[in-house]
Amino acid sequence: MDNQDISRRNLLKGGSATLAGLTVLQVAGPTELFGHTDGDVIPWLDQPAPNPFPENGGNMLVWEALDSWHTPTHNFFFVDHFGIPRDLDDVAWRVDIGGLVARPVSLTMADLKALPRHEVDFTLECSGNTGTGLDFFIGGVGNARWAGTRLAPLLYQAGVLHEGIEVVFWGLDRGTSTIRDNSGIVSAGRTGTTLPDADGGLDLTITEQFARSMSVEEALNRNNLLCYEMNGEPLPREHGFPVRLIAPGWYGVANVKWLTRIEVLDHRYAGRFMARDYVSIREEQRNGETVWTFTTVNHERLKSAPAKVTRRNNRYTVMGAAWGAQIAAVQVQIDDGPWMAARLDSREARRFAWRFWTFDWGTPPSGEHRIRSRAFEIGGSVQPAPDDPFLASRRTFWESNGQITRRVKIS
Ligand SMILES: Nc1nc2c(c(=O)[nH]1)N[C@H]1C(S)=C(S)[C@@H](COP(=O)(O)O)O[C@H]1N2
Ligand SMILES: [Mo]
Repeated sequence: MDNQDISRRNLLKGGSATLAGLTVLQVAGPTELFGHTDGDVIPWLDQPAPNPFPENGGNMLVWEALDSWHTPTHNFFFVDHFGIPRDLDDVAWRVDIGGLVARPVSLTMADLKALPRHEVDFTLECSGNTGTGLDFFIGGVGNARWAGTRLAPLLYQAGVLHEGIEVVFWGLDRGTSTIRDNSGIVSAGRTGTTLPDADGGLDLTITEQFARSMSVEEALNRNNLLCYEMNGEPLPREHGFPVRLIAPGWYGVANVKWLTRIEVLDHRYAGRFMARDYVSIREEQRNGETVWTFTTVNHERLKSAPAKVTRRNNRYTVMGAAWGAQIAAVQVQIDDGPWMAARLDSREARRFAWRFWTFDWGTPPSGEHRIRSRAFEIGGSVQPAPDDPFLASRRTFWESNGQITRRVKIS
């Protein structure tokens, strides 16, 4: 993590990846939001474990350092399954729209930039963020202003044919993966290499391009952007330069970076990131029988998290964020006490962006405390408790939106 800003570096006291062991941190004065953050931040006792996959993701949000509504680009987390492609060239770049369309289109970056420009404030969260068992991964979320041109008019221009039902978005990045194949049968004409495995089946190693898909109807949603700008600057390489899909309201994985090709199919696309990885598996009981369900990671879910506890003149404030849906209210619970209303920040309420909140904790008794938050969306549903039956039925860690508890020590 070599690209943090100054305040963050100070906060981390020389770039140490963990805040454990520190007691009190100084935070710089008022910023864009969390207006009165000029106090001491009390670091959480429960700090994330070191990231075991630094080559696939990093630059995670440090919750205690959260003090601006737009996450500075150089502090925005990234997830790259196959690394950042080399030789990214915006002059030679093209986005092709093909497959089941009447008029295939091939667009240069200049073409895209000549089209009407749109912006969206969108909080992008990795669907693995705060997943059960991923104790290193609690900072896979950030909010940015993304700019580009709308996808829908381009799809209309290309003319999706009647039989087209699925739109696949291809990234330039690719890598190999090994697929377990227990059929024990060598099929003729198969590409890739096959290695017999211990149980007589075959492991198939293939090269696969990063791709995600959605239905034609979902792809035509007017909020989707072919995005070339993040927080007012060209997209940086790690975030998809020169162009990525921004699909507001979808989990991170749908927002394909280094976008080169958009293809319309007459069948559901079942590539790795739709059908093997990023699949939520649940175990359901139906009439006394166990039934397994499989769904691909989809739209973001209602979620909130306590961000930090600050102290000023011996009064304590809990601050946090809520996202994944349009936020109606947030409540906070201290230890096993009652749920109490937090105050939503009035300045920024954007459909796809997080909402900051604060809770006046007064002067709590010294000792260790647990702080939990829950968000309510417009329409009434509430962020699920960790023992919610739907969450508890899940056997994978994707799309974990259960209530988050953090621990803090008041001295
Ligand atoms: N081409 C491509 N796009 C991708 C990925 C990737 O590995 N390759 N990772 C996805 C995942 S899992 C997430 S969470 C988001 C993260 O976006 P960011 O790296 O800009 O924060 O990008 C998505 N888009
Ligand atoms: Mo992700």
